[in-house]
Amino acid sequence: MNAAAKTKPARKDLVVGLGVTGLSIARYLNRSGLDAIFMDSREEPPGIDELGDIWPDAKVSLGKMKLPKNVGRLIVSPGVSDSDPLLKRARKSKLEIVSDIELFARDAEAPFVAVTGSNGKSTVTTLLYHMCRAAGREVLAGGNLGEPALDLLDQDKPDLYLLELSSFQLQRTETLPAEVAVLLNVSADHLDWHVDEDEYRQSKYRVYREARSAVVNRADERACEVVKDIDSVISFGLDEPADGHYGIKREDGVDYLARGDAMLIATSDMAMYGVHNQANALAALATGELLELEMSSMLQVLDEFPGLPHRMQFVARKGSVNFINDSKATNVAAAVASVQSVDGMLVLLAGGEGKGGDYGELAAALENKLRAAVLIGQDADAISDALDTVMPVYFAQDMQDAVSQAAAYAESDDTVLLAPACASFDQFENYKARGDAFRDAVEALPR
Ligand code: UMA
Ligand code: ADP
Repeated sequence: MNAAAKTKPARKDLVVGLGVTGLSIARYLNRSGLDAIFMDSREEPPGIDELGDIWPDAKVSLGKMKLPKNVGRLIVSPGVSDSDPLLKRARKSKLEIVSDIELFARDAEAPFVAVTGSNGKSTVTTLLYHMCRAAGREVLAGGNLGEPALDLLDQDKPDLYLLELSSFQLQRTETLPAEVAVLLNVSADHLDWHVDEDEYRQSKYRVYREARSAVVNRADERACEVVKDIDSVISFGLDEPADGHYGIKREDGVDYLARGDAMLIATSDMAMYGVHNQANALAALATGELLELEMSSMLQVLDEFPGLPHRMQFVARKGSVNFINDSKATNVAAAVASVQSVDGMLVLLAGGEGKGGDYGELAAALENKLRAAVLIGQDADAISDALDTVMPVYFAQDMQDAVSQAAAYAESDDTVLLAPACASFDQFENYKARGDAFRDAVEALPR
């Protein structure tokens, strides 16, 4: 045999998942001049046509996933769980398995902020985006928020990147030297992906592993323990803050966001609605301080930013009833936060694809507040089992039916709240489609 025949073919990257992330990985590898093969367990993954434009002769394997030969590394999309047999096999073969965020962190030439948490990530990342812009910083935001992280590297280098990170992304990321790492809160979520709640929590705490500075929720003792060796740490919470930390202070019956003893803004002057958004605002202010943003420009943003669509979004007042869309409340803790943000009695519209949370916590939050509940989707029975101790519950076929039933049960000055406590995928393309269906059904109600 001659030497050439003995040479093994070069090892390639295996890109697993052809959704939004998979396409961004394909663009990244292509512009880096690296070779790759592609795989997705779906027969018709959403990115398949676009992959043909990015990588015309791409080798793609669809359907049942088997580990090909000559693979050096797997770059895996967030939707593929760690317990997938393909990944188990790759781990046995001692192959490197990374997320797109790992590649981002290795290559990014500007500092980045990493924001995670079970709830509030998008709100805080967006608040920070506006705060940085108001302070004259060039920023790019992305990650779980929408624009995949690797696509940010293909744009003019900013002063700062803002990354929203999910537990899925953190689980497969080792390198994460965030300028500021932020963990907002941890509650049960994604137990359909993670092995158990502890693994989910651990993946969240990973955000702090190489951080230069940290923002921590002081109600989370475990998180406080994790950050104790980081030099600069600022805490936030809904209690009164110690010097140099952020919290809520009450004076003459008025609540203020505060830094130590200094009152910053009355909570009633914030454009966002709900106590959970006060926590989000405090976390954003603490992060802004670590980034040396001017306080006055940050407070201006809190005065003006009304929140993102589908998060505690006021839809309409019909007759004497308010309708609020919190379709993004896709787990129990988020729905509890929505319920706690509504004054007065409410008709709750909930249900969908459950994520392993405890609906008993929702029932507890609804005590003495619930006029009626109207349930839809896969987990309607499970929610009903928890709620019918609080109030009678009703079942609906679809969103239109649910909204018209809810409107009929609501009394004067009640709120009809869409806070599903579940993902939407059993009935809708995503939470936005569910929120839009709610809005359309509300708008179709008689005045
Ligand atoms: N899937 C398969 N087989 C595969 C690959 C994926 O069945 O081989 C399924 C997954 O189980 C999942 C769906 O396809 O249900 C999408 O998975 P994906 O990894 O292809 O997702 P992307 O299109 O790349 O989008 C991902 C994030 N989605 C998930 O984590 C499920 C998007 O977050 C994120 O905006 C995008 O990357 C860019 O970073 C969405 C999300 O729902 C908003 N995130 C979860 C959340 O916020 O709760 C974590
Ligand atoms: P994420 O990006 O983490 O899903 P969002 O900012 O999109 O978070 O908010 C999603 C939902 O979570 C909101 O509609 C609200 O019901 C709830 N929520 C937001 N912030 C918090 C918080 N700090 N604590 C508890 N629930 C929250």
